[in-house]
Amino acid sequence: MMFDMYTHFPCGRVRIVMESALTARDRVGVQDFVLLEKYNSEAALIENLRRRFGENLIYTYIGSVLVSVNPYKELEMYSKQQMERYRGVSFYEISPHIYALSDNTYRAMRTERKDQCIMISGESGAGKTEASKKILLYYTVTCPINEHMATLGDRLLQSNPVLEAFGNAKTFRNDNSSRFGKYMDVQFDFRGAPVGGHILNYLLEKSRVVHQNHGERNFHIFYQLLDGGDDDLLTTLALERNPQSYNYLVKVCVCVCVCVCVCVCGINRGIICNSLVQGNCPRLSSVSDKNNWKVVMKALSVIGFTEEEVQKLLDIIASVLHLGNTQFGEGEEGETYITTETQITHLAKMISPLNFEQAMSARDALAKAVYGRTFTWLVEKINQSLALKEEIYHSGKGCTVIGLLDIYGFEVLQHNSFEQFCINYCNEKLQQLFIELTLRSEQEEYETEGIAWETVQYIDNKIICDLIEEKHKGIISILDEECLRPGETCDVSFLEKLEDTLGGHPHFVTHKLANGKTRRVMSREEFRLLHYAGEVNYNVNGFLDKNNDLLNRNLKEVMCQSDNQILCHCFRREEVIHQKRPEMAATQFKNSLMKLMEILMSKEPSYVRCIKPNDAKQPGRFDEVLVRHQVKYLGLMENLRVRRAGFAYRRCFEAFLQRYKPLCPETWPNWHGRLADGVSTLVNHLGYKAEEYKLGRSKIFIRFPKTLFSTEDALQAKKPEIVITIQSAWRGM
Ligand code: AD9
Ligand code: MG
Repeated sequence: MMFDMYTHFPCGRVRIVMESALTARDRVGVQDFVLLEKYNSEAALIENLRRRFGENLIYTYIGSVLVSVNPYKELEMYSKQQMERYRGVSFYEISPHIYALSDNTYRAMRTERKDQCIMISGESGAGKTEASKKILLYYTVTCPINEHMATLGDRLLQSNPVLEAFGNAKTFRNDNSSRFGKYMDVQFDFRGAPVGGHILNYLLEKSRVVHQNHGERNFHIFYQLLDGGDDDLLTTLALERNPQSYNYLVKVCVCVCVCVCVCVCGINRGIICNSLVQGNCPRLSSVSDKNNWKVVMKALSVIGFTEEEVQKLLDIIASVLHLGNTQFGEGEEGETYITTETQITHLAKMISPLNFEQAMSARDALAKAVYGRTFTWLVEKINQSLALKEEIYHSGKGCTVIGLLDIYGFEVLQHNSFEQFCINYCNEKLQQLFIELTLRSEQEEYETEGIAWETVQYIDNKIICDLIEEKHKGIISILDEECLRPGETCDVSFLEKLEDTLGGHPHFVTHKLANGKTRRVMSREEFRLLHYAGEVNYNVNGFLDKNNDLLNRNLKEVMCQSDNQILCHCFRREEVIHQKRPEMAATQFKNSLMKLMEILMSKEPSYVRCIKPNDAKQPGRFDEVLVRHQVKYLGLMENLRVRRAGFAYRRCFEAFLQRYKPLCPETWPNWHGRLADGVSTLVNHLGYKAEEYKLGRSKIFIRFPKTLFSTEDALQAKKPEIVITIQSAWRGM
């Protein structure tokens, strides 16, 4: 038998591992870092990861945390048979797997009737979205089915291709990068069948609609429509198949450009075609837009979108492309007129007394708003389809929930803007939560329980979160103030304000040195944040506009009058009438993250820590420097130290005594003294050695799982006897 593994047993039920359950290959390296001999050595941890990765063993545990290394190739380990292998089996019985974590979380929810959440973190391209999809698949395949919600599993699964089509895009770091944050609750009935789902979406990177960095793409749906839509559909939408025809997808022109370029290919003399350089990357070798188009169309129908709704949705997608091709000419007095007629037939008229630049930015603001709000509408529609039925909700038997968090990963690009600032801030918050729940709280628990403990030092990123979010002094507050301040404000004045307020902060750097000189390597338009995961330079260009996120009132009005029902739903008349200024984008994001933290804190957490093995997105390549960096900032070593030095299992006295009291004549059938004394009597009787356990103020802490394995073994052996005793007790009454 295999005993020497660390575990926690949320369900309190343990099946003992037979050696034969693990093959020789499964045992390459150690499958739980806690078992590493040199557990204090980062090199040993990385070597263990590398050896296992070489054998396609991409999963390893640190106690109950699952570490996953992106294989960048399809592995045959996600089949239905594999799911069956992991069903109902304790965490450590067979090789580490995302299914083991999924199953364990599910059983913890069932037996303890407590809501759970699985937090998946790691940098962009590390495998978070893939992990979350595998977890969802596991639940939809292995859980029982509620007859009232028989098709819910399909709808849950089909929400992924839809949201990915509209919310994911190719970036420099990941061909299928999530450009929005996603938290999904799966609700289960009292028998453990999925009965509902709900998605919360976070800040979509709308700016991608009008601009992408070189080598990146717009959201997948645009290319899918052009590649996969049939001829009739494209004709109806007045679209051409070639993505190169669309400014928002690819701009093929000779550009003299830094940021805003003036194109000299001149469609007509006197017409200025002003465009940001686009991604110029219409096709992806790793994805088939044509196939995915079919998948998305089918998914929309499974979820319950009507044909009319799909048509309206595609009308909007096409309009965004047409909008991008709308060109402006400049009149003699600086007024703007629209020069491209084809587009006009597809767009509401938007001629207004704006100068050229204002007209361009109004056009782009409209495209972003239309796309962003349509995305929110999509999520709402999906939520309606997944909503828990009233009769189940009111059945009085209660539902429990598993939440899945898959959010955009930490990213450093060549040019980092407002979006990267928000994405990286979000990752700081998640790291803070991880620290809070795994490192700090674990250590604090030992302290509260009066257990002798040598504190493990860890990097606390609270200081960076404060730098960003603190009231009045934080970057977001300063940005808001600058957006609201009357008079001439601009991105550079925002940067100056930052320098005045935050200069000297250990995690904030600009080109200005303390001695008044300038740091040459930094541009005057940048500030640098020393994030927990590395340094990032942010260019302030566009920060104010993106934070303001304003849309011209006339354009809103036009949208309200649209005969496209989706647009009417997205642009409400009240918004135009009341004109109340909504919160700024960064503050909205900050508030939604605060709420997310509350949601996560209210649940029992599990963690998947994803690691990206190389930057080339290639299978079989393990770049040690890159991995070491992630191991460092993910805090895996600290996590391991706390786990290793700590106790694998803990239970409050009452629960422990209740479960194991049959094993000791003095505690069985009832113990009438103090609970702590009862536990003490019980473990003495069981022969626990002093180094194997500690009694805290309200809990027993057991250091090694093998101690508990044997106790559980003894209980299982005794069970028939207990049943007989209980039966005779009944008969005697
Ligand atoms: V981002 O923060 O959204 O930019 P993710 O979500 O962390 O990022 P994602 O899950 O999209 O990364 O994974 C990136 C790519 O790696 C996928 O498109 C797959 O090609 C590849 N991948 C990730 N995990 C696996 C896996 N378990 N098996 C096979 C994988 N391929
Ligand atoms: Mg993702």
